[in-house]
Amino acid sequence: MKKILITGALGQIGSELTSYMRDIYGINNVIASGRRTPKGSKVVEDGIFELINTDDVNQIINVVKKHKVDTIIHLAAILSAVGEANPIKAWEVNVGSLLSVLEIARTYDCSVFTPSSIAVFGDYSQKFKTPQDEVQKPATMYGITKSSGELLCDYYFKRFGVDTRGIRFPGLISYETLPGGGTTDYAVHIYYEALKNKKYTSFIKEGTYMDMMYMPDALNAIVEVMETDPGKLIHRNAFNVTSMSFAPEHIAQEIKKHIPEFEITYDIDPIRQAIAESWPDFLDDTAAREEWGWNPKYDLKSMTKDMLAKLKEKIKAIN
Ligand code: AKB
Repeated sequence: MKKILITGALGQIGSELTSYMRDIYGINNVIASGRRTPKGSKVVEDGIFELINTDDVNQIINVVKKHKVDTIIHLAAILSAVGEANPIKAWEVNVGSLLSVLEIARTYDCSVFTPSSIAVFGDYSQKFKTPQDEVQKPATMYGITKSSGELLCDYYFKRFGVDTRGIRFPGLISYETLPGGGTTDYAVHIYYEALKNKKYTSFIKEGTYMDMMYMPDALNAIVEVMETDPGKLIHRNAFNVTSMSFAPEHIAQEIKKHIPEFEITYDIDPIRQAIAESWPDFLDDTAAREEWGWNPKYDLKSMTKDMLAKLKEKIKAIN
């Protein structure tokens, strides 16, 4: 990876991946892009930033040509809950823009990383220790777009030799930028509310397990999978990865160790609850461990400690 274009760089993953990659690959070798230029954004102000609406293929082509891009990290996407509210838009954004990126990669000889999700799995998939190569049949439009995206990426690799790689991310927890409309978002909001109000009302039911990951492990995973010698990869699109699996009451118990007054209550959102129940409880990520050395650093305990400390500093700096 010498010249990297990141689409959706203002989102939850992009805003942290941009700084992480600028540190590794150099400020002039990472081109962040998004649909707006928010004032005070480090992504926009600390390096190269280009305005790209990924619905417009020519805007992507112009930036790839202008900067002689050799790697596209395609993050622009609509998440699960927003996808259920507007399924057609989710298909257009998630599949349409990926197809444009793959065609550009074929034409201009670029590698492509795009995140997949635990959402590719559905009611017919094994729930516990969900295997790498498992029946998918997702129940949501978001899952359908991610499953189709995996097939498209594999197709472009096999048919045209485009170096495509992907990861099935679980819920990502981070303090820099809020996630935009996913089912696992409760596991981010709970930390903000714990610090602000010492209580949180979860839209996900007690006892609902989902895989999760702290953002530093996710950033490292993207770089690791992209830097792996292609000869070592049996799979490509996309790898199961997980760091931890928990239900809302477990994260609440961990927060209580730092904030003893903290209380969790429940007001279930039937749409997001149904999505969560269709997803795995816990993935088997052996293939990622064996093929490219996936080895997460954070568990629920260390993540909670770090998340609360970082958020406290952030809230203090704002006030
Ligand atoms: C979502 O909840 O939609 C995402 C995901 C698991 O892909 N965080």
